[in-house]
Amino acid sequence: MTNTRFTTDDVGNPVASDDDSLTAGAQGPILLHDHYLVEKLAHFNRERVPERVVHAKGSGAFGELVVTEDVSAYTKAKLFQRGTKTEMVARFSTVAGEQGSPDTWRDPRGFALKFYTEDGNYDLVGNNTPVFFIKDPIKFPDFIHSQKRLPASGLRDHTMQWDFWTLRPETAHQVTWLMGDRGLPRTWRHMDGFGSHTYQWINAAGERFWIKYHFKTDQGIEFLTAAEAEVLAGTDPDLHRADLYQAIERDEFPSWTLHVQIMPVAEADGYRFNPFDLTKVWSQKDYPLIKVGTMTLNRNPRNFFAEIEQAAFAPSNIVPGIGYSPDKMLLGRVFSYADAHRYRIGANHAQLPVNAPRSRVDSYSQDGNMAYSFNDPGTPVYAPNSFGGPHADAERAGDDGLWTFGAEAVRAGYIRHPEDDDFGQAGTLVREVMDDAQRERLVNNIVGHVLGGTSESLYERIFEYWRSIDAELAKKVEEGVRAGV
Ligand code: HDE
Repeated sequence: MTNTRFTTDDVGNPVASDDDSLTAGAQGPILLHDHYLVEKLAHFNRERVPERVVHAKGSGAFGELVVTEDVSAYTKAKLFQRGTKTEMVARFSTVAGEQGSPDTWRDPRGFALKFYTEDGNYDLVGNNTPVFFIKDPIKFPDFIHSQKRLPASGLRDHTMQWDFWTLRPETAHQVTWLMGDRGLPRTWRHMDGFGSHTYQWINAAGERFWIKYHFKTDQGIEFLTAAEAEVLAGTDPDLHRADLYQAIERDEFPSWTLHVQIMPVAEADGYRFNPFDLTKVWSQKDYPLIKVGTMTLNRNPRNFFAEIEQAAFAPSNIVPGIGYSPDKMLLGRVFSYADAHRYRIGANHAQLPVNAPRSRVDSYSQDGNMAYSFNDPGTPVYAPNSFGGPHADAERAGDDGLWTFGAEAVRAGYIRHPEDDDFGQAGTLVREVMDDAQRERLVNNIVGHVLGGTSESLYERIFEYWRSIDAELAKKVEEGVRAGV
């Protein structure tokens, strides 16, 4: 069969050979202008991005969330309305192991979900356990250091792990989960997933509820014994990655039933456990599970690196109808993840197909390395503007799920003191600090800048702007501009 696919270089130029470098004579020096050889070797050196500092070993798949129940009494979030089907991607992982480590080390498992909703991406980045080791983000680097490797030998060390755990009693609940069956799931398909934190749902009437997410595996919980896991770590280190991929290849699509626990805000203060403490669960006797719908994974990635290694999940990716809570760990994560992605993948990581929303992006971000998408040319690059650029709308955005913490969280800028206004100090600068020569140069500079290409439609607003600062100065600016037109 004639092979009609011809090799090109990275810019589509046909190449002469994939077997022999270009030399001067059969045994002469390699010629530097064999740019295809250079391209191959140079790109090879640049194939890796930094691995995730935690959760480095994992894999995932694409699928959908279908909401079958009516939970609109609790949230207006569009993806949680009955009948809604939302495309998604999930990634499962271990925590402490590096990229090449075995899937069957004892560890919590990451359970990271990205929903491509019509209000942008909603990321729910949880684990297969409903709690975590610590309750304050400031301890996270210390905790992870104790789980990874000794600084001198580069070896893992159980002394470090137990030293940290036993010096921090709040770890007890998670360590119990970890040392139990859930620390060694048989496969990712046979484990539950949790949002772990307490989140907030806000309904269309603006009523708020504290909630916790539970993804109960429809495959049933199955686990490995320590002995089984130890052997598999050697004989089949990518067991979980292979199991998920091959199950989907066999059209055996794993699914999880999503439930939530709902706590009325008024009950939080009086509840017997601090409902925001990530080391605690809410008893399901107190707050029973309420079914929401089903998440199914039914499509494998077509390229592991592009779609899974570069997938960027962040708790800061949140949609109207969902909000944060006083859980300090959640709030610490809201900063950390996007920071990690900017470092690991780059400033424009959200433009990669796996991270890009299905809904329209209309932001003022621009440029940055590997910029690919951009606004249409007529869109201003600043706000406010007079030329139809996007404008923020608190009503549409919701309030970031802020909550009442003594004072109502507001976006109102600073409280104004008696002399606080936007123009007073500028006027003082002009009248009391500048001398005549400085004032004259100021007027000339303003006039020259305005005449240097500013749309006349703005002139009146510019004159008014300077009148608010100093009437005398404004008069001279207006005269200068009108004379120069
Ligand atoms: Fe993470 N975590 N985490 N974590 N985490 C990351 O993000 C962090 C925590 C979880 O498949 C990092 O891209 C802080 C709890 C998952 O891509 C990083 C704190 C829970 C994944 C990060 C925590 C998680 C991560 C590493 C303490 C369960 C993998 C690289 C406040 C509720 C997501 C990266 C994926 C990944 C920070 C604690 C789950 C460094 C600061 C608690 C599933 O940003």
